[in-house]
Amino acid sequence: MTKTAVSVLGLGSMGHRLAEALLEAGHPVTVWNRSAGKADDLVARGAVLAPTAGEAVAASPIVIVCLLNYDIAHAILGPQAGQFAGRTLVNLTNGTPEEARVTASWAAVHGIPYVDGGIMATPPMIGRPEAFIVYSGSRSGFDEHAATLEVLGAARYVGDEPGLASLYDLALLSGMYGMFGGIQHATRLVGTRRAAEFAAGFLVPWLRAVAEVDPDAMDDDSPLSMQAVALANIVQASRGEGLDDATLTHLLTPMADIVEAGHDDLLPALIKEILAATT
Ligand code: FVH
Repeated sequence: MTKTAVSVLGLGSMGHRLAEALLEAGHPVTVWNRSAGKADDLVARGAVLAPTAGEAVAASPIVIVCLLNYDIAHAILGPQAGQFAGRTLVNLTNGTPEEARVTASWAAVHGIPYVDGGIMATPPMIGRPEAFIVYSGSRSGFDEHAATLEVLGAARYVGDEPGLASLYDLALLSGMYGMFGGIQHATRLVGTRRAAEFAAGFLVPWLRAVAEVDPDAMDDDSPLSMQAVALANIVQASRGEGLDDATLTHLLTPMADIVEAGHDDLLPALIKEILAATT
């Protein structure tokens, strides 16, 4: 069966890997990048290098854009609106929900089906089972090309509001950065000499255990008032080690407020709810 032709604009680390995965899956691929040399190996493997962004847009029914930011995407796509007749624009550039909405409005003015996406993967993960991409915007544009988008990672459509994919993307990244902040603080607390052994032998297994806890096995034996005391101890120990405690102190006041308001069971209830929703 003939695979859908795809154009990829932007061949940075991510765009290059997207194009490569599509080629590997047997799709005809046209590419364009400001620095054309980044296409050399893709061309050697069958991709077509378009001399201009407009020709890349015109070459395929699905146009995937993966550039550094939305301003650059607008500068490149703005003059090409006329090339988009019959094509769907899938923008995988990282941005804010508002930027996605503005881009969707621009696309709507020109009659272009617009799908915004947030890539939840690093370039080497693209095409692997653990990669997923959240999409929002044109439902018909997404449905028409879902099979092609699945090549890149599990395609998760979250709604027709164009900013939703970006919102999910940024929320997921904020969870990741919060976790990184916690990991960094934990390893600093034990000190650089022990950090590697501590991370591999204790921290990673501990975080896995917390993430995989069985909600049915949880009871209310971990009230927030008890955790607030432990948190104060962590802050005190961190200060004793001369560490910045900013990642923790901002939790102290809200925790105390929740306890004072009589919602001592709020955290276990919240964790149960989250875990129940994810199992
Ligand atoms: N790489 C990653 O791990 C993350 C994973 C999640 C999604 N992000 C987002 O993907 C977008 C592209 O990221 P990237 O990693 O490919 O970024 P770079 O390797 O820096 O490539 C940037 C591309 O943008 C082009 N570009 C930059 N400035 C301009 C400009 N003024 N005019 C035209 N094109 C421009 C650049 O072209 P060149 O430098 O090769 O000529 C690359 O094609 C991004 O939104 C991530 O947040 C990646």
